[in-house]
Amino acid sequence: MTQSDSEVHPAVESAAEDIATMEIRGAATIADAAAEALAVEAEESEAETPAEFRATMRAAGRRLVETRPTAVSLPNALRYVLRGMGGESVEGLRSSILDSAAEFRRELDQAQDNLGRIGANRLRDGDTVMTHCHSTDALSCVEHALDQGKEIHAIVKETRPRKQGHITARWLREMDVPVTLIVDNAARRYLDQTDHVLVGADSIAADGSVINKIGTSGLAVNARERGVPIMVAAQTLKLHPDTMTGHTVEIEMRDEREVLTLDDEADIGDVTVENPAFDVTPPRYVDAIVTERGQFPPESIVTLMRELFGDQQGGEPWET
Ligand code: RI2
Repeated sequence: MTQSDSEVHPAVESAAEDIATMEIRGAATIADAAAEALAVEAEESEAETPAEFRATMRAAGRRLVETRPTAVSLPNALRYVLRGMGGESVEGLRSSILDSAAEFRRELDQAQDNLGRIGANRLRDGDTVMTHCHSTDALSCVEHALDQGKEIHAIVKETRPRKQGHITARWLREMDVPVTLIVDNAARRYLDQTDHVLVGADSIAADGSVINKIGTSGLAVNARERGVPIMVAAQTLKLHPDTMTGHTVEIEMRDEREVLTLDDEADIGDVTVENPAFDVTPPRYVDAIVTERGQFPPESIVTLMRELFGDQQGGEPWET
């Protein structure tokens, strides 16, 4: 059977569903899963002509890109892999996708490692970090600080509504870091005991704004008021190229059932629930954006973006 333009491989469908339902979550992990799904699509495609193969890959890209709107790592991963597609035959096209997906995944790992090494230099022996949500980029900084022989403590915010702070707490405990778990509303009180607020990012805009899990902006404003530095760990994969030309980053609105169960609703009565997954922290509340290319004051991130994206022109590689 030949796959039509609208059909995608079951592995792509399942990755897309897992990303949409947050079985697969976290900006870097989503990017990795998307690249892996494209590789499976290429490997197992039954396309008989180069045109058919290209159409199949575009359809896979479209299915994946529509899953979650805010983390730019997803379209950036798809662009990287699909722009690497080249060749005159189906076999040539297939191997180009497999090569670029493998290269992307290798670089992703390497970038997180390099970022962690740089971020760790900001942490001193005995420091306490306060975390929000769960970011593998942020935890890479802690891991490297431990490798450097530093003792690090963590105050972990629960992070409603999905309590992803629990994942952070588990990872930190696996690294033997002492963890104090707090509810989100307790954050300001515990800033007095915090040396760094350490968060990740889903997207970074050209003006240095940080788009991250809802609650980051309030935490940053409180931290600034208390004189606690705010460090954002974000690989360059999180830099949002469209924001260089004035586009804004769409904030994902998630299901009201993440906030209010049917039972709770029956008890309370009919209410409107709003559940934005992310917010925007203005650059003036951020001290440093740590990437694998070094650390940057947020206002200067646009220079790095021009260097990385300056020559990218034209439409999206998943568009027909
Ligand atoms: P890493 C997550 O989003 C969190 O907002 C986290 O800070 C960000 O992705 C970056 O994660 P979600 O997918 O790439 O949990 O650093 O909504 O792992």
